[in-house]
Amino acid sequence: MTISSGESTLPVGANPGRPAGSPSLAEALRSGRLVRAAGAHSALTASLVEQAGMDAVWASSFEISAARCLPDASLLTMTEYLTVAAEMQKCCSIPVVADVDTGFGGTMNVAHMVREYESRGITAVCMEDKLFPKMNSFVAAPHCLLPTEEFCRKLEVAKAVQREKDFHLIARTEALISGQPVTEALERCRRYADAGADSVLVHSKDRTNRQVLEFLAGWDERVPVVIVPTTYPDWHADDARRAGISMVIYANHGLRAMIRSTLDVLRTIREEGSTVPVEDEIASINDVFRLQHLDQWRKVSE
Ligand code: SPV
Ligand code: MG
Repeated sequence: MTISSGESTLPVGANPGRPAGSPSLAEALRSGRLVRAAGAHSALTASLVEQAGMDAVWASSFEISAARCLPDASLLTMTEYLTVAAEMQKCCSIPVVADVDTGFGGTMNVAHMVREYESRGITAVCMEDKLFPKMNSFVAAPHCLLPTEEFCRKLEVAKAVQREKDFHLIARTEALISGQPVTEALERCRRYADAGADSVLVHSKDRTNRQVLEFLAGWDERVPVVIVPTTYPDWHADDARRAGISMVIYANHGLRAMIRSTLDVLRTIREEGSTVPVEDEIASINDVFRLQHLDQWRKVSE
């Protein structure tokens, strides 16, 4: 049973979700405009990413792990990550880009992952070339890379089993994170594009965009380039686009904002003895109702 609610048709028992015809990540990248994504760890935070006007949601392994107070160290299972990403996609009309770490194992795991993610409506995943179990890129720990050939095989398998025409595979190199030179990142990304990756993510923990610019100078533009400028924030999106970047991921800023603001508000309430000082600083109950699509849900019982 479906009911019509204004512009959209609400399937009973589901949130609005990505309407047929809304742009996939592949389409957004084809548009030639810079694609901006922001990290999330739940359906609610993914909705906020959409409300803020971002083009895509980054289902971040760092955020999803942090939401469980766990380190981003391959501790959660594929099913746990997929559950969160699918819940996000159910209530967002922009595409969810799932951070699938190393692909959860070997080539068979990768094939299973692609089939499972596609079956839950996720049409963009980002897989990285570290060894399983991986550690978050910003942790001062050894970051070991999978041999290029082996990672290429994973990419080939991912592309071979995709069913959705527009399924988009981002191949992420951790070469720079592991201390390798830009030439290694370039060589890997060329091989990843040849293996079928639809775009490449060159991750850097440099304090400036120097490494990324060096990468771009040697890149032949065979597929789009994605960045995560967490440690080099001083690069305006327009300048990044002009330099040749196709997609920017603001990977964890929503999470960090939430931690800081929630703590501040709760401390103020405890210290002040009432909620009066924070009432104008926080979202209203009606804001929450809107995020819950309450009006559409109430039409179900009219
Ligand atoms: C994430 O957000 O989970 C990422 C980006 O993979 S990073 O934390 O920079 O590794
Ligand atoms: Mg991650």
